[in-house]
Order: sequence, then structure tokens, then C-alpha cells
Amino acid sequence: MLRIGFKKVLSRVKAFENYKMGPWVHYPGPLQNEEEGIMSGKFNKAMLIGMAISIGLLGASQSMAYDGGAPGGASITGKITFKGTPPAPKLFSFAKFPQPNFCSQADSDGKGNRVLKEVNVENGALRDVVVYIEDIKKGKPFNFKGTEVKANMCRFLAQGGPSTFVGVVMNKAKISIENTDADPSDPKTKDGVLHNPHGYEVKGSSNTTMFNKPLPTKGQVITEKVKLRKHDSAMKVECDQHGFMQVWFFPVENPYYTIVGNDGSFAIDQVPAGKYEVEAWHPILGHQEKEVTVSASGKVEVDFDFKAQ
Ligand SMILES: [Cu+2]
Repeated sequence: MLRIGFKKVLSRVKAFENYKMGPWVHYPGPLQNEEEGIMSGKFNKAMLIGMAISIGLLGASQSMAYDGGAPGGASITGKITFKGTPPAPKLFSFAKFPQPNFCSQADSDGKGNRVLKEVNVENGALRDVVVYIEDIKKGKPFNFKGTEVKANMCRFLAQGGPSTFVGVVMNKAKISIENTDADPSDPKTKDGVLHNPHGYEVKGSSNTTMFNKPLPTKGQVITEKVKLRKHDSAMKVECDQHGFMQVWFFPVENPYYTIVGNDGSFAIDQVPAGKYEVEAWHPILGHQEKEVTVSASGKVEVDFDFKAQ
């Protein structure tokens, strides 16, 4: 069972050292935390080889590449609802953070607080949900162009979708964050309000830093490669200057995702016939899955109902 050639093991080690491992390998526990110095020499080569052998054995769990040359004709539609009383928004006193006057121009409660609505419900419809077909190996074309975020009025806003609180990323693709903030009335920040985007991989209660970069100047953009190492994790970006600047990203591996509209509805089209797990993901409320079967040109409706945690 342990018959992996030494050369192969070495190439695994090399790959590991170069951070080129596949995205969804279940790493042995300690490897999950880069910040604890796994790559900084605390571990010797023999240990790395040992780990490489385990990774080699687990290699079969890596997902296969997606084939975008086989679009189908079915569609999956539905609506995301929320039952009960949504949790109250989080409040952050602007006075406790830099540039309170500038930042208070957006999403203020009028009493000196930033309002962060993590669970946004209007007329029973839940916003900021990603709906995704898991493990679909082929279908419509997938040309993921990367993820864009703007720092605007001391908010991180996900670009290009109906939600600014939630977007999607793809492992090994790019995420770019642009600073659009400057305060001409303040000599210290006339060229830019300093934001400090801090990217995390989040799984349960564990947060691992992906990057942490200052962004001091208006018009400046930082671009990072998304490096997710755990199965079923998500990504979050927070500002180390302004703790209320928070945005979430769900990792996708195929084009069959969408973010619900303001009325909680969604539609996923060009689905090939088959049986699928459809997932609805909310960064605070967690995820739900439902199995659906679609025929060649059928329409299937699937709804999800979330509750307070
Ligand atoms: Cu900031």
C-alpha cells in the first residue's frame, strides 16, 4: 500500500514546498496552519516526506478538472427564505476606529455607529446567499476572471453581483482589492484613507491568514492569489484598521453558482441532465444541501429555508 516511488515522494515534497498542492486535499492536521511555521523550517525533510506519503495516499480525493464543453438545457430555480426573527445587526462605534468622520458617511445608525447587517432579510427573503451545484464535472463554459473588491466609504464591497457582502472566489485564481477612499478635507488622508485588507481562510471557528497588506492610497490595488488549503472552507476579508469592514467569499470550482437577488430568488441555467447536490451557503447561517434530479431540458424548483442559529 505504501508503494510510492521515492521520486514521486520527492516530487510531492517539492510540490508541497511550492504550495502547488491541489485545493481540496485533506491535509493532516498540523499542515493546515501555515502561520505556525510549518514551512519555516520547524519540520525536517523526513517529516515532509512522511506527510507527502499520506498526501499521496489521499490524492484520489482531489477533484478532477472541470470540462466546460458540454452545456445542458435544464435549469434550477428557487428562493431562499428566512423564518423567524433575524439576529440584530452588529454595531461598531466609529469613534473607536481611525477616520470616524469619513467612515460615518456610510451605513451609519445616526448615533455614531456603523451598522453591519450580517443577516439581511427583507419580506422573508434572505440575501447574500450563494447557490451552487457541487461536484459537477462537465457542463457550460467556465471562464473565471477573478474576484474584485472595492474599499469604498470604509466598506469592502464585493463587485459584480447582487450582493456586496458576499462574493465568490476560485482557489488559485486572483482576488484584487482597490482603495477608492480619500478625504480631501483632512490633510492626513487627502491622498488616501489607510485600509489594511486581511484575508483569512475560515473553517468553523478557525481563521488562517492568507494575506495582510496595507492599502494606503486612493486608486491603489492589491492583487493576491487565493490559496485555500482546507476542504469546505470559505474566505473572509477584514480591514485591520476598521474592524467593521468585512466581506465573505464562497469558493467555486465550476460555473454553476449564483448569488441570490434582493428578493432571495435564484436561477442556474444550462445544467446537463443528472442528479446533483445543490448547496445554499450563507456566511453566518451556514449551508444547506438538497438533492435534485433534472432531465435534459427540464425545470426544477428547489427552495431553501434558513433559521436563526
Ligand atoms: Cu479600513
